[in-house]
Amino acid sequence: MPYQNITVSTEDGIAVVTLNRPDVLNALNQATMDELVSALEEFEREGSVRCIVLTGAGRAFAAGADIKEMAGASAPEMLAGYRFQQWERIRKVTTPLIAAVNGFALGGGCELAMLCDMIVAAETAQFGQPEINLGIMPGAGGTQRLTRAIGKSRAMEMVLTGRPISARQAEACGLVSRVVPAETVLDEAKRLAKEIAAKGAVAVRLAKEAVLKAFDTHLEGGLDYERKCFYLLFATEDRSEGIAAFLEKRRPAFKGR
Ligand code: DAK
Repeated sequence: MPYQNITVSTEDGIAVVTLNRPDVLNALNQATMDELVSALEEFEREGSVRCIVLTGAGRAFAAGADIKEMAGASAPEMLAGYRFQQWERIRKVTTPLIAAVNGFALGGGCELAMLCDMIVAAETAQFGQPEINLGIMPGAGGTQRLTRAIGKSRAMEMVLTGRPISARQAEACGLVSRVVPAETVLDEAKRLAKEIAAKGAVAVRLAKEAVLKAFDTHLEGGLDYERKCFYLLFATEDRSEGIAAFLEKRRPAFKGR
């Protein structure tokens, strides 16, 4: 499918989706969000992509929602279910998502990175929720996901001052899983994606679901969910293959079933 605002490539079971409006630091207008959602859902439908890397062209991952597009929006328009549904649809993607954050990840850009399952950051990356400077506040999960990721005090400071943090600060407080030289960020994310893509697909899917469950359930419910996923994997061929391969001292050949 031809896209105007993103580019998409696939190789060896991984996909790279690049937000591609570098002139406006990949500001997330509705058209970009629409294309992003349809690309991700197409991968889910098609089934051969096992891990997805999301990145940005130029010097930003994304500098937030498109402020020009938001300028004339009314409160009822901003509340329109459709806008939130796009983010919900990304949240429901079962394939692991890795954000390769190459520069600014601000506002909706930071929220989009946090919606991914892992964040690999360039040394030059910056993360922030500057909405307060526009007289608004985060609206796509920033107050919730940032707080869960880095704790109340740090999240409160970022959200109330709008000041960004560096990649190193983001790493120190657990927002990103690793920081790498800027020129290698995409390669590192792709390497990570390939490593994940080589695992048993059913196990990866259930493990992702179980980790995410930790965000929206109490411990007992989460443990119960984990246990059910764990038992379920004993019904897969990949489980037999993985354990046989270990015992036979060879690499497993997972089939995703
Ligand atoms: N929107 C539109 N254009 C943007 C933009 C943005 N968010 N960020 C940058 N640009 C444009 C600039 O206007 C400029 O365009 P021209 O003037 O050249 O035409 C170009 O990108 C380059 O930017 P700068 O000239 O400003 O570059 P600098 O290096 O000087 O500064 C910067 C980089 C990132 C510090 C600065 O551009 C900046 O502060 N940008 C705005 C960051 C920001 O405030 N982001 C938060 C936006 S509010 C929702 C979901 C999500 C959201 C809302 C609702 N629903 C589900 C309903 C999210 C809201 C937000 O993200």
